[in-house]
Amino acid sequence: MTKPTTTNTGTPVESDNESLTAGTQGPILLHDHYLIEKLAQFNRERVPERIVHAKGAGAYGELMVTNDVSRYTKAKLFQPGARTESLVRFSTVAGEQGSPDTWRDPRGFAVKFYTEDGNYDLVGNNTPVFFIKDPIKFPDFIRSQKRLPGNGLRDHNMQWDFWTLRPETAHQVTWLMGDRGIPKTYRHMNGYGSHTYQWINAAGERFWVKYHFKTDQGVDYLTQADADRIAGENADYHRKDLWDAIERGEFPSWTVHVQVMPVAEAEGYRFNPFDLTKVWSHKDYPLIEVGKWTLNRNPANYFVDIEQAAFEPSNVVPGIGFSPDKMLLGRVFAYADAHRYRIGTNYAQLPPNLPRAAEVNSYSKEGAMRYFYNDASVPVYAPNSFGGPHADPALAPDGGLWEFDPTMVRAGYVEHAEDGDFTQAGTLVREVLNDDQRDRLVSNIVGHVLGGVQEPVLSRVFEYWTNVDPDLGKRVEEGVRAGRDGAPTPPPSQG
Ligand code: HDE
Repeated sequence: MTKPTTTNTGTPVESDNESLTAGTQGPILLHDHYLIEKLAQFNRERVPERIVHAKGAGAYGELMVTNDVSRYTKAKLFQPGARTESLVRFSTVAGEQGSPDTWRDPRGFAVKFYTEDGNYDLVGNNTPVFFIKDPIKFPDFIRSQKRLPGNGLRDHNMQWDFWTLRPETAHQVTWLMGDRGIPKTYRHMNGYGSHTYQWINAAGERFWVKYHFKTDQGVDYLTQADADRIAGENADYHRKDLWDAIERGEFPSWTVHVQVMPVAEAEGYRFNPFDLTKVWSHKDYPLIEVGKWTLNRNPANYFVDIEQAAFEPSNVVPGIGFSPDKMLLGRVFAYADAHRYRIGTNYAQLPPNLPRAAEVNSYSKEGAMRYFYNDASVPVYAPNSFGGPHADPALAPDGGLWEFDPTMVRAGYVEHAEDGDFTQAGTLVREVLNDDQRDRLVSNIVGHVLGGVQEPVLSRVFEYWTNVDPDLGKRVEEGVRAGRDGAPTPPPSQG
């Protein structure tokens, strides 16, 4: 027996097929409120898509701590044996909601942990670095990766114009143009917190940390040709893969590690440890295993659980704090601001954003779409004499403390001994990639540049890659010039 159709307020309706009219040829009657409800609701089914990372896929899972890292942090979710429910959203960056999953792009790797002390959000990517190092450049960077204002088209010339005018982008662009730029599936890519965060242990000692989620499925990629073909066949290829794998009971997992740097070592480290365009060498700071993170449940409703999920770097819990990384500090403002605009002032009360294991005792009240509210006996102001919630000054160091010279400046980071815009990109090309990976890197760069890059940008592209690695620069220039002359791109040299 099917259920009766009702209006949004539960009153039964007589038809989903005919509007109410005066006679069969007469006008539609204004009081056909069900017709009006259907059309008006339909017009309002969308919320603004994310300004970046609009296309994505998500699932629920669990973190299980398998090692003892309590000497570095008192955060409850990282205590030995702790198990914490989690939500993830993977995504591309520049494409709009309907864009193909297999476009070349970094991948978002946004993780929410529903901890006993409230939600902890680790909002990272599938690469350990990023294009820029100051949040003031983010709108400029993103606009160069999206669409020209005049014709509304994406433009490779604009992308390379920005990248070559801001050489700090070189490390991330090298990752992007390599195999990591198009993961085989969301299951076959690593995740990184990217920034340097702060851990605080029970004794109040502080450490700098970087997070690594190493896929247990193995890192794998799609060639540009395969990705282009798949983009035409199924724009939701990665979303479908994740959904089907979990439906089959083939639960993807990642082994979570951290790198830990004692606070005292930061100043003398050979790279500025807070510069988001740099990694910490694993030789200097080896990976320490923390636990196993598994995805084992598909969302019940994509719009409610995934489109309305609100991940924010400002969600940190006791034992975890921020760092002098300016990009992280910019994000600590930006995400909650984006959520208030995109899904409303009470977005934290939506199902995927509600804490699971922690009670909410905030002094927020009312606002559009308010759902949960404080008991009427609880004051809505502080201080108060009637048992309302009170702040805990003992938590103060948990906001993440660090020492600094307070003189106001607008300046770049202080460069450390081996800093430089191209050093780590060159190390990646020469010491991390193998010959086949280097060949694909050259081919991907040449193909992308041949997609419309003109002078004066083109000469800067050759200089950019020569600064990363002279042999790479030479191969890119040869490939582009050959491609422009219509000759086939030269076979990859074994150099
Ligand atoms: Fe984002 N970013 N971002 N970003 N970002 C957003 O938040 C922003 C950056 C990342 O699946 C937005 O809800 C600024 C780095 C992911 O829901 C927005 C800066 C990294 C997601 C925003 C950055 C990221 C976002 C867009 C420069 C990796 C998707 C809509 C300081 C470490 C999360 C939204 C999800 C989403 C701002 C740079 C990752 C606009 C200002 C670096 C995975 O708030």
